[in-house]
Amino acid sequence: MSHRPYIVGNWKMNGSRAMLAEARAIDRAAARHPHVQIALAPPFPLIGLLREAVSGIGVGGQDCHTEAKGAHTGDVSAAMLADIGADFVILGHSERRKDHGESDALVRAKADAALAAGLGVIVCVGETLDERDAGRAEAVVSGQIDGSIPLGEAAAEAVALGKVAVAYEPVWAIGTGRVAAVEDVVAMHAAIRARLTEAYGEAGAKVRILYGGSVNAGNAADLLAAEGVGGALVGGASLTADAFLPIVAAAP
Ligand code: G2H
Repeated sequence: MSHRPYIVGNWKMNGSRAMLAEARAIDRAAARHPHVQIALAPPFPLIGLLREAVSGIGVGGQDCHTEAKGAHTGDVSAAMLADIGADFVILGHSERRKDHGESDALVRAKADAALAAGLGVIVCVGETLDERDAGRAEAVVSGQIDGSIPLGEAAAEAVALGKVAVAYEPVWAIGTGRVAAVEDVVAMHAAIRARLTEAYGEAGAKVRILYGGSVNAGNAADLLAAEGVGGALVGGASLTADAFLPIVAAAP
């Protein structure tokens, strides 16, 4: 298990071979922050190249299929990600839930497949603004946790090894510059922790809960110091070393 803060850059559908220079710069700086676990999740075409470009940070995908191989045009399996050197995969991001209609059950099936392939997982959850305004944020997120986290054969072992993480990303805070209030983050992380303990027992304490949504150099220190926040999933501010490294440096 690792209680190291986990700072993960989600490049989303951004990146190019030229941007590998940013990854190299982040990788070089990682040695100065040994107490932080750092990772980048680029788009599929860059995963193998990024893996070869770095040595001190993790590399992950942003999605995978539920099956290891077969007739699924355009899809990529967890086994393929593992084969090209990925360490983990982000699953159930709200952009995938929205753009591709991913359900909790599908996210869980993907998470189970990823763990079976030996990858770690970051399962994303988060409420919309309408749901928060209706006072349903905690119920929605708790339901997503109950429905999305891995429960297959490999889950208990992966949880014990610290290979399962959750990212709380309020949808209204993603890419908007609007950040959740620290007290709301703390409250939601506590609610998530309760669901994880329900699902995994004491081992649920080994699941790190990341915050995501417009994290940047200016707000990272407050968010990362908050009770129950085990790291950050960073989108826009992960695209350059100059933007990302101050977030890493802010990790307690
Ligand atoms: C939330 C986050 C990364 P951003 O989606 O997953 O993106 O930091 O751009 O809000």
